[in-house]
This record gives sequence, C-alpha cells and structure tokens, in this order.
Amino acid sequence: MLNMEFMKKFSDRSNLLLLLFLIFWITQSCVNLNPTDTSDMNSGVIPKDFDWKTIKELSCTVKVTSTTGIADNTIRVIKIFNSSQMDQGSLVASGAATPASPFVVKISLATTVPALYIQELLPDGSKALKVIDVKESTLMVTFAAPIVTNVPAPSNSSFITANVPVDNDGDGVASFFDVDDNDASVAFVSYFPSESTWGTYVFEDMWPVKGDYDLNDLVLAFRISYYTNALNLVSRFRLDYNMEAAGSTYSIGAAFQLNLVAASNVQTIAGQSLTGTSPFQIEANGTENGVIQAVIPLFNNQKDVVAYTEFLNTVSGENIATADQYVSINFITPFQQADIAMSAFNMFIVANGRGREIHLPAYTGTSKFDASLADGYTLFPGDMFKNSDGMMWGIMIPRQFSYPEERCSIVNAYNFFSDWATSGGVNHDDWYLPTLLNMNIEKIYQL
Ligand SMILES: [Ca+2]
Ligand SMILES: [Ca+2]
Ligand SMILES: [Ca+2]
Repeated sequence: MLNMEFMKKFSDRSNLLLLLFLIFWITQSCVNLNPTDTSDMNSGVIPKDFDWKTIKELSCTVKVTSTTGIADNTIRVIKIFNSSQMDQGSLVASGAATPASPFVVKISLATTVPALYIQELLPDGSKALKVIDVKESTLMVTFAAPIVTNVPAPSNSSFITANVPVDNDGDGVASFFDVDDNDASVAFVSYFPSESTWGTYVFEDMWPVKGDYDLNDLVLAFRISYYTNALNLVSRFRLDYNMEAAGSTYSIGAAFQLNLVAASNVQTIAGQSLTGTSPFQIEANGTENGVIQAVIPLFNNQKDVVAYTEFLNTVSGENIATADQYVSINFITPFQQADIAMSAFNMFIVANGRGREIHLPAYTGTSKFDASLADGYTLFPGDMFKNSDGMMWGIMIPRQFSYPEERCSIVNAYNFFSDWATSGGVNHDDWYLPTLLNMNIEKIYQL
C-alpha cells in the first residue's frame, strides 16, 4: 500500500519516524473508521429484557429503638456507606431517625457493591454499626437499644458545655449534625454515587440510527446531592457535572426530567449554562416552558459550556481542560426522597432539534419528545431508546469512566462489555473498571 514515491518523501529520519507513527496510528486507532472496528456483539445476542443498568436501587428503612437517657423525640442520625472505608468516597445517604419515625431512603449502588455499612449516631456521641449484605431490593435494619460504651462525644464545644445542644436554625437537628445550621430547610445530604466520587453518562448522538458506539458523543461526569430537611424530605437538589468529552459534530443540548416532580414545585434553579432559547426555552423558575413534569435544561449547545473546534477530548493527545459545572434546584414543597431517586432521574440529550431526545433505555421521552422521528426505523418493542438488536444510545456508569477513542466501538474498547450485554448484565458487571485486563488501551481516549 505504500509506493516507492511515497516512501521517498519520507527519506529523512524525522519524516520516517512520522510515517511510522502514522502507520501505528492508522492501524491502532479508530479515527479513520477502521472497517474492522464494528459495533456488533462479539458473540451472542442481547436479551430482550436487558435494561443496561450498572446500578441497583434499594429501598432502605432504618429503625432505631428507645434508649435510656435520650428523649424519644430527639433525632438520631443515620449514615449509610457503600464500603468499609466509611469515608467521603463511600457516604451515600444520611438522615434522621427517631423510635417513632424511621429513616427511609432509596439509594442506588453499583451492581458490584456487596454490602452496606449503616451507622447510627446518637446525640450523646455514641455510635452503632450494622453491616448488611445487599441481596434484596428492600432493606430493613433495626438498631437495638445500644450497649453503652465510652465513645468520646463530638469535639464540638457547644455539645460538651451544654446539655441542650445548639440548634441555630431551630430545625431540631443539632448544629454538630446539621449540614447547614443556618437553614431550617436543610439538615442532611445524601449522594449518588457518593459524597466525593463521580458517575458518568455517555451518549451516542445518532438516534434513531445506529451509531458507531464510541459512546463519547457526549460524556458527562456527574454527582447528585439530595439535601433533606429534619423530616428527611428533599428541599434542594444539586447536580455537579463536568463535560469531559463531546465527540460529536451535532449540536447537542442536555437536560434532565425529574419524572415524579412537578415543574410548578420548582422555586429557583441556579447554575444553568443556557445561551439563547433553542432547543430549550425556560420559565422564570428555570424549568423548561410548557411542561408538567420538571424538565431542567443544563445547556443548549455543548460549545456554550466548553469552547473547542472539531471534537472535544475524544482524539488521544488532544486535550482541553473542562471546568466543573452545576445546577442547583430549590423546591417549594419538600417531598419524599424516593420521588427523585435514580430511577426517576431521567437524564437526556437532544441532538439537532428539540424533539430528537436521546434517553437511556427503560426511561421515556418528555412531553416534547417527537416519537415520529423513529418512524421507519426498527426500534425495540416497548422501548424507544433501544435498537431492534437491543443496543442502546446511552448508559450510565457509577464511577469515572475511561471512554473510547473517537469512533472506536465500546464493544472493542472494553473486552467484557459484549459479555456483560449478551448475558443481560449477569457476567462481568465490573466491565467498566479501568484495568488493563478490561480495556483495550489503544481504543481508549488518553490525554
Ligand atoms: Ca439545626
Ligand atoms: Ca439546618
Ligand atoms: Ca463520537
């Protein structure tokens, strides 16, 4: 394929090195649409009921018991961790419990997480811990009356010097337990994936046409914070995100729908990066106009968030630093946290026009989704966001994700992705971990 005349042009040493690099690049990368890099499953077919979920959602109820010396109406704090580290990287939920009122929360965990570490913190400074194997989707935990041990009290001087702890905002949660003791609408925070880790949404932009499955057309790292009051009701919601990559030539907007929250219950939204009014036009409270369920636009065009020319951070060796972004929502009437759990958090992109919504499988379009765009295409029966072969246009990974190089199919970039999908999520559910065994490194975007 390389004729002599071509070779002569590379007669000097530096050009030869360049040529060798180009040959390596062309044969190893997928940017030039290497025809062998197909997106077909390596073996088998995707089961009809596969939901592409990398997480499981658990309904947790944590009960506490009356204890001598502590009034029954005094709040005990419950903290739930997803590993024995019991640190910021593993804190997933926190809230209030009294003997009359358990802490009830829906938490989402990577399917790979085997156990939860549940801590009860009593106002006298004592603590109790339960380790629960995660086997069912419903968890019931009861803390018995504690065996009193000499655990040191919190170092907060207001607690030590007074029998009645300081509670500046009067929400019933003492200052040393209250995440904001100057705001009676907020006392605790729960998180997905955890207090200090990130999840990742990855999207294909060609719906309803099958894409190249490099799953980098939009890559959003994200973390969700659920702020709850002393009654464990959500009063504030925050999405932190970072647009890590946009390997797309389309105009892409992003938004999420809170499937179980009315747009009219949104008081204010801060942090949106909206330029212009297309595809998303918003009401005074920041929700999209003309919707019933709350649709919260993040941005109208990916280039409004990060300036770049062709592709953003999908061609190895090229990198543009991307800043963290956020949106924060205050609600008028606080509500049950289950109404805003991950199963009701419906992240989507729109590609080249408002109606062309692209959601994750098992989620539905908003009232502005134009389903007729799929006419004549072979989608999966009962799921607008699965192709007839079961393939998706978007997934969520419950950690930071090393996404594929431009036009490298995920099927080839991750060695066990195909096995995971064709087994319906049973095999290799840790396929996305960034190990040399899991990754085909030259098909992964690198700085
Ligand atoms: Ca307080
Ligand atoms: Ca407070
Ligand atoms: Ca791409």
